[in-house]
Amino acid sequence: MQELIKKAKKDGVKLVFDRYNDQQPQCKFGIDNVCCRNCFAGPCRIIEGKKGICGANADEIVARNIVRSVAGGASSHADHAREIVLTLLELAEGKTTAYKIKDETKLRTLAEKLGEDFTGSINNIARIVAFKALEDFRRQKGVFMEDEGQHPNWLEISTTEENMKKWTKLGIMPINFDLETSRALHETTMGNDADPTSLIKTALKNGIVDGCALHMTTDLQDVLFGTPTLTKSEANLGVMDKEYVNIAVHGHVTLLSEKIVEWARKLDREAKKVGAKGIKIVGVCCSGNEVLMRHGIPLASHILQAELAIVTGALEAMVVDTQCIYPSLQDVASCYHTKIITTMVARIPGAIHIPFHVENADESAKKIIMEAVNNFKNRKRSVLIPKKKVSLYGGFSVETIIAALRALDKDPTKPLINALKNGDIYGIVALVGCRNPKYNDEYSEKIMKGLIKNNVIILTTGCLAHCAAQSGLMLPDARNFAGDKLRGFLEKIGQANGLDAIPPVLHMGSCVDNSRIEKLINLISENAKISVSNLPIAAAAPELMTEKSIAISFWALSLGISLYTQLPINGSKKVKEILTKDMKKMLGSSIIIPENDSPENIAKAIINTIAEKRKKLGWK
Ligand code: SF4
Ligand code: MSK
Repeated sequence: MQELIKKAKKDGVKLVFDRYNDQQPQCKFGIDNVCCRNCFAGPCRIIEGKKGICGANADEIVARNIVRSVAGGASSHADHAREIVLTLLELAEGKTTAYKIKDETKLRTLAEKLGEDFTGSINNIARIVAFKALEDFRRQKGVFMEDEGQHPNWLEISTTEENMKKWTKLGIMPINFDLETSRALHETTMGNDADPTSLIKTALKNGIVDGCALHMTTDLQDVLFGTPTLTKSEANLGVMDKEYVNIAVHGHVTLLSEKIVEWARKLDREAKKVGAKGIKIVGVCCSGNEVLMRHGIPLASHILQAELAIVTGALEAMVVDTQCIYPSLQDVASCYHTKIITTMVARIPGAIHIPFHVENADESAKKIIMEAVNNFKNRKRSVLIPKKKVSLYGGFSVETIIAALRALDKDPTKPLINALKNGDIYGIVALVGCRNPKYNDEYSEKIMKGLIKNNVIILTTGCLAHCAAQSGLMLPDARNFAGDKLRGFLEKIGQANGLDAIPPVLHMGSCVDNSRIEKLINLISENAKISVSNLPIAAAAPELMTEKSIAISFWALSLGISLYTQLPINGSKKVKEILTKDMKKMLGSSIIIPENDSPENIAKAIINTIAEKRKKLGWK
């Protein structure tokens, strides 16, 4: 990475790290989240004891800002879910032939779980399932569909009965995805909800919406594109190849990245005509995680390295869709030959826009690939592709994990539950989310290593999955970073499945696939007959950046999973108190507050949380 940062400097290119420095010092009101711009009597900035012009205090403002962030994140994930559902419906009704159903069994199982006929023609089942999903976007309490329950259908099939009961009792059960995100905006406009407790409940409700949308998306993406299986690949910018037409897929939408992979294969010969050896697709951010999980496509970079993929001078095109797309990509690309191709929600002035819809999916994908191929001859600056690339194992869907465990016992959750009980696995941590320029290189990796050393197994997704892979933590050899007990367990499962060991950090997919983590935890909870909130598990998003990460954090809290993250709540003692003490009483979870935010202390605080849960269970 350092060599590319130097190259950027030489080429006169500003990177995210430079812009971060340019922003220093950052506004303390913003950092503490006590700046309110919810009406135009403001903006109001609160210092101790003072109030905004309307009388809002710091507690209200922090809580209100949090709600808006959670709703922003939840609406992104709900919109992603909607795209997938509508595609499934078009396919079922014969309006598109661009996509096929790859995992028929999963679709039939979903229909069965939703209480629908699962034996008829596959297109009919797809139609029924798509309509059940669409109900979760339009149910209106007490007006329509009263007989069908007043919460999303997808919650019924994706979370535990215990959590459903808790949420109903607390009054945080959502009705429909769009209603909740829109109501959250209403509640937080000037002169509405001023009660921090009530506002945090709205944040939890929207967190539940977020998680539910993630489940819907993962389930239906698996139906359309296949459920991931164990795959071997590589990570780091060294996966690019000077001799090839290099195309990066960046963003989140599988409808696009799947088509790019498909058409790159079909048009490989076109690259040979322009003097390249072929087409190489590499993955950035979550699109990268998606195509890795299903096709073994190498991971080039997480969000902070996306610009560096362009600085190599060897990237013909970066195809982007939605979420986490820096607008700076076009500025950087204008110094090289790289074409930034926007397709969906993320639009950037100066970029080429090739609209991508289900109706024109093949045509657009072909056009995008040919833009890249024809750009191969335009490489103008020197090419520098770092040599370093690291092998990795990915594809750890719940189905992959269960199949691996089945090699040890016909009841696959038994070895996992026993390992948790006897301390071979001291705890499970979902360590997920973004990479943020505020933190040093290797920040999250150090937390991961601190946890593994203490026999904690890590489930990861999103940009931190790229980090773990780049540090070699997704390889069987990484067991050597683990404590003796965990190492033994990793070797036992690995050897039963033809590997030296499974890695101590399991790649479970994109941010959307945090749903896979809940699915695994629910399986453990149901089979061990222990509530999720009592299990020795925790979550962490140590480099929190996007609103989606805040939404996911509130989802974790709603599930009863304690969490470490840098939530912007420093400006309010009351909100902190709600998220620690009150949350424990309400849901059995809380935010984890370490002594300071050094990686060592964060790992220690997470381990202490796990230790408390173990103690309550009587497990050493
Ligand atoms: Fe100021 Fe109240 Fe308006 Fe916020 S809503 S900007 S605190 S007057
Ligand atoms: S892409 S949400 S920067 S993890 Fe899912 Fe990475 Fe965070 Fe975006």
